[in-house]
Amino acid sequence: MTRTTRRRHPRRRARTLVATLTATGIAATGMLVFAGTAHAADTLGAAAEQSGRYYGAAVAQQFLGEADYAATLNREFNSVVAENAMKWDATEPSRGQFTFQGGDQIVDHARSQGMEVRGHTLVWHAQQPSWVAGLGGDDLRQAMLDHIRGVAGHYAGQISSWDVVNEAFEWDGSRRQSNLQQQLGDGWIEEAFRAAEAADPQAKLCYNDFGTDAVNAKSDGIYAMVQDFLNRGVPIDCVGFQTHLSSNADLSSYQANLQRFADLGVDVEITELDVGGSGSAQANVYRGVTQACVAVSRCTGITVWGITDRYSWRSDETPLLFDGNYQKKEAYQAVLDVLNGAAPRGDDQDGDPEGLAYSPAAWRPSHHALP
Ligand code: 9MR
Repeated sequence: MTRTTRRRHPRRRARTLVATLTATGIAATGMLVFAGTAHAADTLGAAAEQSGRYYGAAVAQQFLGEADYAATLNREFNSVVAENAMKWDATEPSRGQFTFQGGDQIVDHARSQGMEVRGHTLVWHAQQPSWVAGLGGDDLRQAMLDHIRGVAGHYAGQISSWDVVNEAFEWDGSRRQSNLQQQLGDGWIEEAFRAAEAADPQAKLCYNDFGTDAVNAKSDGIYAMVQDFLNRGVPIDCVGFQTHLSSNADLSSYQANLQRFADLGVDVEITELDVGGSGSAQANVYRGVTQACVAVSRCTGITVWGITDRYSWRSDETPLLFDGNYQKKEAYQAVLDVLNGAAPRGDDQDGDPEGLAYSPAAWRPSHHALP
């Protein structure tokens, strides 16, 4: 294992600078509050920020005009991700013809609120536009690289971390036999990360998947890929753990799994959290996931996969923190309490003092020139 291949991003440097200045009292702007001295914050984003983390939500732009939807988003969250609007089918419906309306609407909203934006997702076997299905070999490779260049290039400088590749592994830890895998071979994931790096050098680059909620065969396969990438200098900065769960989820190795990836030298992010169920059973799972994240210094934040049960992809399972009428559920309070009790993110002992380094203020898109 080597750590020397890890990249240092402009964004990480900016955050480290904020931490250094704040810690020495030179720029005590109040952006960072130490848990021991903080009073409890009463929103998810503010509570997460106290320990140097974000708390985000997946957003569907068609609901931004709904007063309760926007009010809840703006009050509670300091990060957003597009639930569908930045996917391949949404952004390149015809080859070479890019449309960014939905994604731009979400980014504009986030900018107006000082939220950071995660990018989801550049390459995925699902939600590909129909024209991709017929492509083979080098034609598909070219289409993938052009797509990454088009989308990551359009949003360059405005995305905190991109899910470059989504869901490329099977339960047994082997590669999913998607059109990408079959046509392009094992190298396609690496090629996608290199293209994303070229298109947006500022964004952190994540591999994102589900079913990785434990030390298991699938997370083993992903772990081996990340280790290989780091050893060979392939750009990768983070792993996203989607964390679509039920109330009977077994979280016994959830934290250990996050930690082993962090120990490799990548950040870890909870990217699509939702938990089917209700009441204290649901709250307990949300609590457990949140406790695991705040116990891992390189767990930089949590995104829930939607705001209200009303618009969830699993609506009938009521998996989110706000019910269909935007009322806080028991799980909300469980999450808030854990976030409020979290210690600041510490140094991960690798000589890179990223602990305490997060502040949305250091990463407001307004700090970056628009492309
Ligand atoms: O929540 C998304 C839903 O609106 C879409 O119809 C669906 C299409 O496949 O994708 C959902 O989001 C998925 C995400 O992009 C990747 N991880 C699994 C999510 C739930 O299916």
